[in-house]
Amino acid sequence: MMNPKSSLSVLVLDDDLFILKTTHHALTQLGFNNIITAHSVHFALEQLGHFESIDIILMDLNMPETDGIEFFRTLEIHNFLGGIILISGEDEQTLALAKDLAKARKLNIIGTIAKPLNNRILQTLLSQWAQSRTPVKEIVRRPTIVSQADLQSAIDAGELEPWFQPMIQLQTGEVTGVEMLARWPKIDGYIYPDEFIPLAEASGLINPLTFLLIKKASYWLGHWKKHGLHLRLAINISMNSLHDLDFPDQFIKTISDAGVDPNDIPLTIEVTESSLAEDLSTPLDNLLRLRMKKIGLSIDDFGTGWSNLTQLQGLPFTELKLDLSFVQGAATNSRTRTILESTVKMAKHMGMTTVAEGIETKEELEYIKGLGCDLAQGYFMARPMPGGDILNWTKNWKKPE
Ligand code: G
Ligand code: G
Ligand code: MN
Repeated sequence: MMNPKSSLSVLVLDDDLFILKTTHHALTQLGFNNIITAHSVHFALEQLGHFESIDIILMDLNMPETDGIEFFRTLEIHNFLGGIILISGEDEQTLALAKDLAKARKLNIIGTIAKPLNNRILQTLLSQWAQSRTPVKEIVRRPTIVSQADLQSAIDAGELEPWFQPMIQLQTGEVTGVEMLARWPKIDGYIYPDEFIPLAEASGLINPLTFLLIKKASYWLGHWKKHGLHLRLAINISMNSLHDLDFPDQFIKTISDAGVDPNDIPLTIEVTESSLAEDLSTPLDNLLRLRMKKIGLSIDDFGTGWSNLTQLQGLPFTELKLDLSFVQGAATNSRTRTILESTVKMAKHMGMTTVAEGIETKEELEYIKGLGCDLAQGYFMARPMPGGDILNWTKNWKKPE
């Protein structure tokens, strides 16, 4: 079998030529053969022109000509989507701060390594990355202008695809479910939901879109089950759908036509928290009717929009999904930690399941496990992927120790 690492390209950036040489050597030993070394940002840019073909950058934080922090800005401008490993002689706190800065620029920090470079740590970081990553070419986002007619014909032709992001049970480390996320495949890449869900909502296409994806997802649920993998499915439902009194019946008919029995395959509907601030009489009716049909109800992006906690008393939710900004802010903000900890406690007292989303590092995973959260989802485990990749990913999934 081909070593999956060998197809990844790595850029090593360090002003210290000795480090460049030893890092190159270490990477070669780990099975990488597409390695570019550069002693300055200027030189790297001159050689490459851009960073599109690079999967991983290993970089020194402190370089005389352009420092690492400045380089983050360059990477942001170039919309760099690969992973970054920081190597530095700086203290741990500086490294942690640099990591936060990079995150604020939407860069993906795989981890940090102190100098002198430790090969074993490097290997661990790289294999975690290789396991969870989506190749750069697949995640390139192309801003697209989508028209209502295009979207309509894509739905009619069944072109939209459900992708799935795994969720793990924190206590056992097992994969127990997936969240379905819409993707629109095009010849030159994928269109992402932010670019067509609002249009679907505005043009009355959201229900046909949702039902198409559910039909396609049911095929995968059956396929996984045949291979011994029993997964629950989380489905994002727009508030527009919940304002429509016909929605629950249509939803139940769609799943039963597709052969999905919620007593056998648990289904959860995710509704975003911010939308719950609106007039709730019709949605509440609908949510209750779905709940009576044994559909789980989850509040998505919890912590982002809604101040009136007492409303929780009256809503039939079974699950609370902590927004990723909370989870990711916890490392640096003690108030965020306090809110997070009390929210998990509150949810438990109310008998709700808690899911932490946006887990990107082992530290975040351990932290939320310690809080007593039930489930976790995030790039640290896996990015969203096509249905055909789930079995293989699950087979290779190593439970965190
Ligand atoms: O990975 P991602 O870019 O897939 O998703 C972006 C947002 O789009 C998420 O917040 C998610 O709630 C929303 N989304 C993804 N798929 C669907 C869908 O099928 N229906 C609805 N209503 N929202 C979706
Ligand atoms: O529906 P919801 O808003 O929960 O959709 C999840 C969104 O978050 C999707 O766009 C998904 O691609 C994204 N996502 C999932 N895991 C992570 C993660 O670990 N980090 C970040 N930044 N985004 C994530
Ligand atoms: Mn969601």
